[in-house]
Amino acid sequence: MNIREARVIICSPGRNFVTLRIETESGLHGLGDATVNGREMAVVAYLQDHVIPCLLGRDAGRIEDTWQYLYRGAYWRGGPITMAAIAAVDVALWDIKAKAAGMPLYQLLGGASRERMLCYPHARGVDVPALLDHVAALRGQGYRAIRLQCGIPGLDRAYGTDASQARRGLPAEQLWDCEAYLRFAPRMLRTMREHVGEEVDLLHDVHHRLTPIQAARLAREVESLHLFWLEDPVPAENHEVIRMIRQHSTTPLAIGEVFNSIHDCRALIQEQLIDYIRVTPVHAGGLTQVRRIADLAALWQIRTAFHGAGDMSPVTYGAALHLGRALSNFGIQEFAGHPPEAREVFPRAWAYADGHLTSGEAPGHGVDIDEAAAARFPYTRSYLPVCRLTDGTLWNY
Ligand code: EZ4
Ligand code: CO
Repeated sequence: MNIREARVIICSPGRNFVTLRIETESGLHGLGDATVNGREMAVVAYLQDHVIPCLLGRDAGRIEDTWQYLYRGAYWRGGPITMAAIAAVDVALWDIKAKAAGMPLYQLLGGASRERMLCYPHARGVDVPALLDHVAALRGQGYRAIRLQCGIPGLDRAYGTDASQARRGLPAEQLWDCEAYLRFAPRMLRTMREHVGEEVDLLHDVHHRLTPIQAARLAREVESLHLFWLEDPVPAENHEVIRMIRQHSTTPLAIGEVFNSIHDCRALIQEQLIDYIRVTPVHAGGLTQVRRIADLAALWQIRTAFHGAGDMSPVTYGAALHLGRALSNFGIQEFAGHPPEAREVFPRAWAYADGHLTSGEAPGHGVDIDEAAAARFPYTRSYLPVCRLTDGTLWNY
């Protein structure tokens, strides 16, 4: 089952996606997502110029060996571009192997630990009343876990209050004020808890915006609200910072959406500094590495929460849902949704119903690409916003 062809498909059905399509001599094909939001073409070049020439003629069944070949063989290890490229190859090869076996991918990953995966959508509002309306609408659609992001008085365009974060042209700029946020966020979260009651799981993403002592203060102040989690309170390159936050609060922490190596996760897991690990197949080297991260996390009863913002393509959702279905320590799946055009370009077996996602039973990961539809939505350069403090200092978006 040798690889005959590998191609990169770049399209923008509402937002940019980079997809790798691998085909074997026997005519089976598999898909992998390689999207790195705002830096898409770097992965395209990495795949086209350096990875694809190594794939042609290789045995498509040798997933582990191919992963090691691309990881160790490059000498230069890690980083989002490299690992997204490896991930795309890895997920496409798992897709092919499962199709060759005539099985849905979760069967190859150990079989089902559950039939459906709890998921959470994004509720957003420019202010508290608008956020309450959005939460009510999402409750009406059956969601029982909801992420809350709200506009902050005095600041326009707070993180997560706008459906589309990517910007065409040059990066948009957002203003940020840590103290204004800290005055407002606990009150906002308390109001939400009072309105929805204890049964709904509430999540909140700080998006790396606080200093360590501010994060500790917030985690402590919201402790009695029993959030499902507080996400990315600070940038997590320095693990000792998380240790300090942890000492001050029992609010569960979720971190890891920008991690791309198992080594990025290791200290946070082994020291029990987090409760949910946020890596995704696309940004952390595919299923081959992410299932190892999940297994490591299981030793400390840390559960998975694969990143599922809109820039994770439907292909990554397919991979994540099959892995989530198989893992014993699956926790929750973020489900931000995609623009309607993406549904047209990526026919998929996974589905939403009643607060949960299902993987479907199609062979492979169950997500395909309609290339004619994809061609109708050409790539346009776009960026995530950048963020500045009110005095102009560049901050963490
Ligand atoms: O900013 O996916 O939890 N979700 C997030 C996202 C990230 C984007 C980056 O491309 O933090 O909104
Ligand atoms: Co996040």
